[in-house]
Amino acid sequence: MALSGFKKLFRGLSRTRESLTTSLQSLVGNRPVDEETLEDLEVDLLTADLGPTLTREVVDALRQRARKGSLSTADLRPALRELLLDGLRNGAPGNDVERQAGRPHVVFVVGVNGSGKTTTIGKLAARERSAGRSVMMVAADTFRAAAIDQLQRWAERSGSDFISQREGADPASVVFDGLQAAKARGTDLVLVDTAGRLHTKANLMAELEKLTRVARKVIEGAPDEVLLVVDATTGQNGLNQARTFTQAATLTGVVLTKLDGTAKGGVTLGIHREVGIPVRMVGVGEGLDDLLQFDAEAFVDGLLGTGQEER
Ligand SMILES: Nc1nc2c(ncn2[C@@H]2O[C@H](COP(=O)(O)OP(=O)(O)O)[C@@H](O)[C@H]2O)c(=O)[nH]1
Ligand SMILES: [Mg+2]
Repeated sequence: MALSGFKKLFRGLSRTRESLTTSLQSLVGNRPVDEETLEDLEVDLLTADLGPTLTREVVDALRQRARKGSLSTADLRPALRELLLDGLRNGAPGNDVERQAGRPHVVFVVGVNGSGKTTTIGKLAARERSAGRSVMMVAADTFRAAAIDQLQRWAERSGSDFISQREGADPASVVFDGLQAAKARGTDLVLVDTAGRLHTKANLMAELEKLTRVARKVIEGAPDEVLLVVDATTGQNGLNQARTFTQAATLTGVVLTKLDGTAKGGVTLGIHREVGIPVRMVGVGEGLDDLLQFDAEAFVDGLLGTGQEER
């Protein structure tokens, strides 16, 4: 039987949860929270890569309550849950980008090499196809022939159209071709796979601007979304990637991949809070249905081991 989204998320977050809840686990009995407990918790939060801003916010708030004498060890986990959810609400708005009727919805997928862009495109396409909508994949990562072939296999697997040119072709030219074809065919969703090997910020910015200019020549207002894909296993490095990409492009959302098997899943919250781009989806495996819509409550529950009974 297929696992429910929450079970998959819960399982995927197990290593992060173990590392995050070490200090909570060791609390026996019910007593007032002391400074040592807060310091242990702070280390756990930083180790799980929640990032300094969110960690400081959360620990400071808990410390204030502890000083007033209104925080016992039994309250710690529910208090932490509320504070993390508050932190997320203060981070970035999480609304989905609306689709315009009568023209293809265009999504650029960006991120460093190996972060999981092509795989995420495959999963997104599968989801869209099973909802009965048409998809086109555009192979604008032209650096290696293998990357183009990999995208083509995902197109075949998901029943999506596929547009590519030869290895080394100008990505902007592939985007132009792809969008023209999508417009002519009335495709619902266009997923553009881009290259992640752009060494400097200026270089990255220039490349993304060029792809945007070309896309707009074909479809007014394109791209509708620019999704940044970040490998969660890279922890704080992923946070830095998110910062660089926000400076180079107007991102509409982040996808955190490889949450399965990492203890650094807290970076998902860190990016949301510190970089201010909403996390839209999380990847919890290599399969077609291993992409989950981001849900702040489910995520925090998965991190803390709270609330799992109700689902
Ligand atoms: N475990 C796991 N592996 C993933 C996930 N997403 C992608 N991968 C793997 O990460 C590797 C790089 O992915 P790819 O899509 O080629 O990255 P790209 O270079 O950004 O296009 C591949 O081996 C994928 O199977 C995920 O959510 N979980
Ligand atoms: Mg790729």
